[in-house]
Amino acid sequence: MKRITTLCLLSGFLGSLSAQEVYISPVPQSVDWSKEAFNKPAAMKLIGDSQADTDAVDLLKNNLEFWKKGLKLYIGERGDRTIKPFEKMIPQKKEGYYLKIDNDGIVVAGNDNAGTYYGVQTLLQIMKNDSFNCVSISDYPDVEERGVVEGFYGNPWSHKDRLRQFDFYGKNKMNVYIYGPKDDPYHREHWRDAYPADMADKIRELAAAAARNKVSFVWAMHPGNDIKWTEEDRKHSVEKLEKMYSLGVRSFAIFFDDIFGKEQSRAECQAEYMNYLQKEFVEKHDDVSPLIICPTEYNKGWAGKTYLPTLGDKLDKDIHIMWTGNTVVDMIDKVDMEWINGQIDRKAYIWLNYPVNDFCIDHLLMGPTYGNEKTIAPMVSGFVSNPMEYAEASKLSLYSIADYTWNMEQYDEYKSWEYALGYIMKNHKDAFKVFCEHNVDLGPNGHGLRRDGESASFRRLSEKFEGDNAYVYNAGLLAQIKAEFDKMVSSADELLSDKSEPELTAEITPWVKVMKYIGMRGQLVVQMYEDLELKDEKSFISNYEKHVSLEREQKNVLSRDFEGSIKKPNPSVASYAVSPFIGNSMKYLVRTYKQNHTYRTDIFPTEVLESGRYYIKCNGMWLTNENANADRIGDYPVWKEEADVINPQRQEWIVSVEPSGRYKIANAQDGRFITGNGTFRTSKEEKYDSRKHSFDILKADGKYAVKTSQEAGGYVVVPAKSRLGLKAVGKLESRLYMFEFIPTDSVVTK
Ligand code: LOG
Repeated sequence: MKRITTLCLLSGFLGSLSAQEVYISPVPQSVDWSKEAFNKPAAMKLIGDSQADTDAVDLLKNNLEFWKKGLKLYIGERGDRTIKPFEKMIPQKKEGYYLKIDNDGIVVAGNDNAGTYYGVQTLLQIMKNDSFNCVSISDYPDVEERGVVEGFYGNPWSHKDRLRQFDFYGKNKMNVYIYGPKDDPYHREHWRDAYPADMADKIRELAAAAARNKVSFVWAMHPGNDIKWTEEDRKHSVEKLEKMYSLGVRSFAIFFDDIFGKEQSRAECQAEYMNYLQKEFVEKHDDVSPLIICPTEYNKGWAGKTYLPTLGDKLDKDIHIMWTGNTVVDMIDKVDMEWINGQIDRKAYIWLNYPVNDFCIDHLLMGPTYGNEKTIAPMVSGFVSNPMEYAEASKLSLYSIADYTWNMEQYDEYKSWEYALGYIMKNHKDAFKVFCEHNVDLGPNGHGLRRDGESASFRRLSEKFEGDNAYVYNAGLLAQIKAEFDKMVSSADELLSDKSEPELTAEITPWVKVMKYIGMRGQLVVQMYEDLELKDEKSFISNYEKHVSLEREQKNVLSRDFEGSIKKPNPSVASYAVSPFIGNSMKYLVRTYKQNHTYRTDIFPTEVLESGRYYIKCNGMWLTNENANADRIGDYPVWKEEADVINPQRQEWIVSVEPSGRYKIANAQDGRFITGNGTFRTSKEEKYDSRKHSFDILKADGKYAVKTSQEAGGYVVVPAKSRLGLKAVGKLESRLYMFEFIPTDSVVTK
């Protein structure tokens, strides 16, 4: 965790120490490292602890030893006698602090209690190192409320997960946690009911643990599915909130998300209800914070004309309004912020739907957290991230969210990610980095968010190999590709043997196993290229069979495979570049082998669809190229009820299998090919590019599903009203997507 800025001098040389700076996260607003080395004292004496924030003092005493004599450590907040001489140095900012470490003494001076606490956190980060230079720091957060909303569908975090999270938030200076797991019945489905005693005890414990870490524990209620706008339900609501109050909860949110179109989604009614709770509950206590609402129209894509301005106008001005951006899953920028703040007449409270993976549950999101604009701090009232149901794995991204919300302008997504890797998996950082690099993208998904950079080093090689000289044997390139697969296997082995981070390791193990399978399958693929080159049939067949069995084992790996688990995904790892490479290679290898050898070719599955000319039909309709002009650009193949007896070629499609095993689909009339966008292109207009324009064809029940390539998004081609559409579907479960491919020589068109 340290950055060496000056060459270390040989020890003993004139007694000089190495000059060192320590990386601090979240990155402080202003740090001034002096050239002078700090001599770690044999003993320290604490001054001011009776007046200073008790959480800060406890934290300090739990981590450092103090004696009656020694280097003085002054602690306190603005107004305390002990730190009077340093008061001018304290930034006049909420939760700000001044920290000085030099050979005359140490000062931790907070602008308020949380400030002192954060000063201690920074001090502890620095003191973990054996040697460093004297330093003075002036620091404060950019965003007032920073943290997490546990707001996903699926298995809620466990009690232990949450306790570990609060400790992590304290260390990383996040100050809010909103409790709102969709599948906690007492949050949503049975919101009126009180928690049973054992669960109530846990909530009480959570609220207290959060407070110790300077985290405000916000309990959210989701009444929107069935609340009636009646006096009775208002009373139920206040009663429930009072019950939560009695457990030690002091901050509350009300969620109205995902109830679109219901009577309960009316802005006037929600505003009236919220104002009632604010008056009859919040203001009846002197220690409850203003409410937070997650509105029904919580993103621009779903916003009509009147809902948001009505909330903005009617809702008590103290109430925060949550917002996910332009769409449900989106990164936030300045223009969006201007728009939403204008609508609601206050600063929106950001609910960032990242790294949540409840809508792409087979993927872990472990890449850098990038894309949020770095100038929006003054425009938000809060910024919370909705994480994955994998609490430990989520910390990778949350570390960066903490960094970003604390000091936006200096936020560096890649640096923050690098440090986060070492922070959460200290003993196996390199292996963990390999793992994370292969778990970046979300894959095709209903919300459209994709992430760049997955398997970057592999991709550079595979693109070369699959490029112009597609699949031609190239020993040098294949050796480099094999090295990438070796790295996947060895990193997986290292992570599987980890004993230092048991919670994180337990969560990611199914994914790590899948990475190992993919690595091993890749090693076999490379060997099969060699077998083919050497015409070693026996070895080829034996490697092929091993590959088939590894693939089967890989598909049997399940995550969250415990009784009562809401979701049990088969993990998807490296789906952007590595898995497609293996799939394409296998198709190529088998086809080429079959063309040149006869030994045991019976073991291969038959081709899904032979190259040839077909009519393509769906729901009785014919896929048709309406156009008579081959130069016309940018239009769509359309669906016609009738067979075209005048120009039958308009409904004839030349389907040809590519070396990748994917298919090119071109019209027999004018040769225009169908693209990964479901549109037509002429070769004049855009050169045919197999990676973007070819399709996977899958067969079930005598019909076929057509999917665009991974590069084109991996979408399923669907029959939209009058043309081809694209849809992101995880599993092919609908017959609606199934096409008939009817060989043209087998039918007489009428
Ligand atoms: C839900 C949320 C879910 C997320 C991502 C909000 C405000 N609500 O579409 O519970 O985790 O999307 O799937 C949501 O985002 N609805």
